[in-house]
Amino acid sequence: FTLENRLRQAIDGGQLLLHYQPLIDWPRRTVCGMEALVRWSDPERGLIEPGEFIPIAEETGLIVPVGEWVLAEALRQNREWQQEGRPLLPISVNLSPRQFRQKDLVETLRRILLETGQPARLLELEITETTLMQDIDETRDKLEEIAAMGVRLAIDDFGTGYSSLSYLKRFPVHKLKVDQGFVRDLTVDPEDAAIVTAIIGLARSLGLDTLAEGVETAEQLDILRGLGCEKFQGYLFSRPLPPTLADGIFSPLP
Ligand code: G
Ligand code: G
Ligand code: MN
Ligand code: NA
Repeated sequence: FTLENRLRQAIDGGQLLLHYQPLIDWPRRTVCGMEALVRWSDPERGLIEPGEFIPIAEETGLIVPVGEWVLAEALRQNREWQQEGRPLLPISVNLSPRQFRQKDLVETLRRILLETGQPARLLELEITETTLMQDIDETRDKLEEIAAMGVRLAIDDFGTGYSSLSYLKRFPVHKLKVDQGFVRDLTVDPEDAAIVTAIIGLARSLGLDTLAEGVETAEQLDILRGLGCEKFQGYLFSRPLPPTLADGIFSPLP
């Protein structure tokens, strides 16, 4: 069997699952959202990371059914958490380039929100900078439609692509997620600190939220806070966890 065939069976056979990683609002010491990250539980190979199968799914088009499953499952899980009395939090879902370009994306989003009974404002879509900077006119129309529904938009891996700042201004996005590549060597590379400072300043002047990804150490956190960053995500706070372990994630930080 090719990986493609096995992935096809995995979708139908219920072998995909989601892990969740909290987004942290540091000044308030709270969790301010959850990012859903897909995994594949293969009966023979165990848990397969998305890095191994998302690129193949993207190439073959299987990302479309995978992505629809991810959206529906993330919203279903969020509703379950709400019914258990957890705080109302938005759930963040990654959209691949091919998913974003789907003609019927907006209809699909509408349908899944309706089916899961979730308000649009509790869904945040993460789209990479590189995806957004292709086909600017089409991108802007689509973002306008999605934002008009009330769905929030975050630019993922920000700083790794080539954003035109004038387009950035005209896109109805809410958040920039600073790529973890800039956070990794922050303690030793002053140029990374300069880049993060620039991104935070840019976001602030455009009225956007920023979140720093891949925060692993207290030292990185201190530097980022010093640069004016208030929202974080990374192993320092929590790894992506299966929903059954997400209990502890919701509690306020010490
Ligand atoms: O969870 P992990 O760090 O291994 O994810 C690796 C990559 O896979 C990241 O770039 C992440 O954005 C991507 N990814 C994880 N889950 C999804 C998903 O549901 N859809 C898409 N398109 N990409 C995902
Ligand atoms: O491309 P995107 O930002 O969606 O990818 C998120 C990926 O980053 C997930 O696969 C997640 O497992 C991973 N990740 C989350 N926090 C950390 C971290 O602190 N360090 C590292 N190295 N990876 C992280
Ligand atoms: Mn992401
Ligand atoms: Na990212």
